[in-house]
Amino acid sequence: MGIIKDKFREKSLAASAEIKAILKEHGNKKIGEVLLSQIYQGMRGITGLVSETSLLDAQEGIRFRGYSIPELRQLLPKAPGGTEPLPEGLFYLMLIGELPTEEDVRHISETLARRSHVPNHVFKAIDALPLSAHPMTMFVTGVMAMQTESVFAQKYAEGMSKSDYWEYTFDDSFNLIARLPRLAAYIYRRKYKNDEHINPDGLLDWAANLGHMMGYKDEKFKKLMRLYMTIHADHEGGNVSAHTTHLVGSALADPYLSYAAGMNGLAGPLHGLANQEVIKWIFEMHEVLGTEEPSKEQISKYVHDTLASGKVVPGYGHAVLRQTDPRFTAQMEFGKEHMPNDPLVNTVWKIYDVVPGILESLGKVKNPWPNVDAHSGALLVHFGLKEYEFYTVLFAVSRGLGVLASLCWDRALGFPLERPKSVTTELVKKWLKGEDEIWD
Ligand code: HAX
Repeated sequence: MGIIKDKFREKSLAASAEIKAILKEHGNKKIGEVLLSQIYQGMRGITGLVSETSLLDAQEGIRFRGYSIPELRQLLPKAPGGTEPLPEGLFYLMLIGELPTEEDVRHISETLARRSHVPNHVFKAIDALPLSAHPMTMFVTGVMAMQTESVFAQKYAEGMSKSDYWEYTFDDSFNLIARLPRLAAYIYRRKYKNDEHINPDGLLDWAANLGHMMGYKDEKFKKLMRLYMTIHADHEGGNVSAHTTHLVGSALADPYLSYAAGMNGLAGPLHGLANQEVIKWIFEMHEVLGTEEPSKEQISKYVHDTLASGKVVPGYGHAVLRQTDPRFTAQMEFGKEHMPNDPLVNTVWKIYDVVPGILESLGKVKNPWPNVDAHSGALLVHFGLKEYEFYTVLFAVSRGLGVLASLCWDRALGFPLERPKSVTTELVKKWLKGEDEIWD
């Protein structure tokens, strides 16, 4: 771990000095204006955060440290004989800001394998929940139970210097990421596979090991896990899971507590839980229509019925994106290569032909195009993973890479407690009547 920690120290010291100089010279520069509508409507478009690991462009989609998803599928190191990037490489890129060598990635894979032990009390905490509990409830319970292992919390209690915050955040982040596949697989096997568990294989990479411990033997499933864990990792800093992790971390809550908070947000149906909602919605469509291979006309009617009943079409729309999500496209390419004739995957593609036009015709949806969640479930079902309530756990494992790399940067750059200003409608009315001055 020393090599990567040393590189991170070097990079973050340089970045910290650069930011200090920028703020000294330009700290008073105004960046945009805030509209009253933005204050009421989810702060859309207000620039108010720095997140170093990735940047989202409304038209082009996500770039991680400047690299798009198609570029990363080419450039990041792959497992021997593999065709998809290793997510360990993306983690390195987000942390260090440079593409890793194969050696760097191997080093991270081996470190994560070494640190993957999950203490027994974590499994007991999960076992205390009824089997009917949602997998995300089990997952966050497990992460919270693992907080007993936080080096950051322990060092803080002993009294540590501010300059050491990043170092123990870094250690906790690696330890936590290392443990996530074991935790996720435990939940999957407990809930869906008779509580029969599979030991980790220390020779496998992080994502492949997750597939292995869940009980999926197909090499293509391992490839899918590598792609899935890479594309879901980060989506700049303002989305609910990233922002929550950052916010809670800003109070110096340790990485376990901060990440657990963020994953509670991921479990919302307008965010990461949309991946389960998509497949649930398609399975219900099969039942209602009495076919597993609906025509575009049948899908169109079903979409209209969904909207008429006051529900959203899951997997479509986005708060920032205004085009088809490149994470959707990457999964579509995977589907075309590995399962072009799968009926469910084909239904996802037909839905893609039908839904944007219908949402556009409503005249209010700002982005009628599919997001990452519109596609992921169908690829999982192809391999037999039909238990859709589990899907957000997979998203959460991947999201750990991005939000925890970001948290390391937050601590290294000494970002302070986050505390935006809120107002009351009473005050807004006074502003509008000119009875009080608008506070800058
Ligand atoms: N189906 C139906 N209506 C939709 C819609 C959809 N897929 N997407 C947006 N709309 C509606 C909104 O509900 C809103 O309606 P009201 O004015 O009646 O309230 C209107 O269109 C304007 O919304 P918007 O400005 O286009 O979208 P928002 O930024 O407010 O919301 C959401 C973005 C992602 C929450 C939204 O598009 C949505 O609910 N999509 C479906 C759920 C989903 O797929 N979520 C996953 C998003 C990606 C992600 O975070 N993955 O983890």
